[in-house]
Amino acid sequence: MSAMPYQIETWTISPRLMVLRGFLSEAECDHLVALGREQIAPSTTIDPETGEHIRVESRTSSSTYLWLGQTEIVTRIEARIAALTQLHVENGEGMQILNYQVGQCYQPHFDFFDPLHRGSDVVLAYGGQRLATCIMYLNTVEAGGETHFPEVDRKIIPVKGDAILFHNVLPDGEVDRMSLHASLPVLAGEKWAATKWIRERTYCAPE
Ligand code: PD2
Ligand code: ZN
Repeated sequence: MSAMPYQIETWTISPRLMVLRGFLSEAECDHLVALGREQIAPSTTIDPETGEHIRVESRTSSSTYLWLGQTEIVTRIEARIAALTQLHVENGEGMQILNYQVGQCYQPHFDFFDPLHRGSDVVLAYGGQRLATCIMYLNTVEAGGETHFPEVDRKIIPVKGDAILFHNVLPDGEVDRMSLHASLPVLAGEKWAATKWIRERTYCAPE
């Protein structure tokens, strides 16, 4: 079965941000939500000082990680992201499935590991920097839940099947601080999303 073509809109060059209309089919979205629903737990982030996973107030969602190629549909989506980014499937971290209830959000942050933070060396050892991020919207949120890029004041409304791709690193290898982004609070309904972080090299998860 060949995938439906999707439309690429370039939104900003700095940060390098694209919106992908119809990137996932309805069935693909429903499949990822079903996988996520089975195993979600309160989200963590990576402690910039130690590199360990910790719970923080700035990220109130629930989430879980899938394995690379966990199902045939996951494999198909990972191949689509690799074709788009021209980065190997193996450079991808396992897909993260996210759920935000009313009021839940993810405050402005960078997805790259900040070279200024001590803990970054630990996480950089598993495949290098996070070059790019693909966020896929798995449902249409009733109100709120937009992904916000405050440096350029752009908001992406979560619509089922749409996705965004943005680069966290500039062509010269420096981190791009214009890529600051957030998930605004959900105001009504709930939000399901999937995030794929893509590294410089083959990602090997810590034990
Ligand atoms: O769910 C989002 O819109 C979102 C926003 C910012 C997800 C992430 N960051 C992330 O998973 O890094
Ligand atoms: Zn993020």
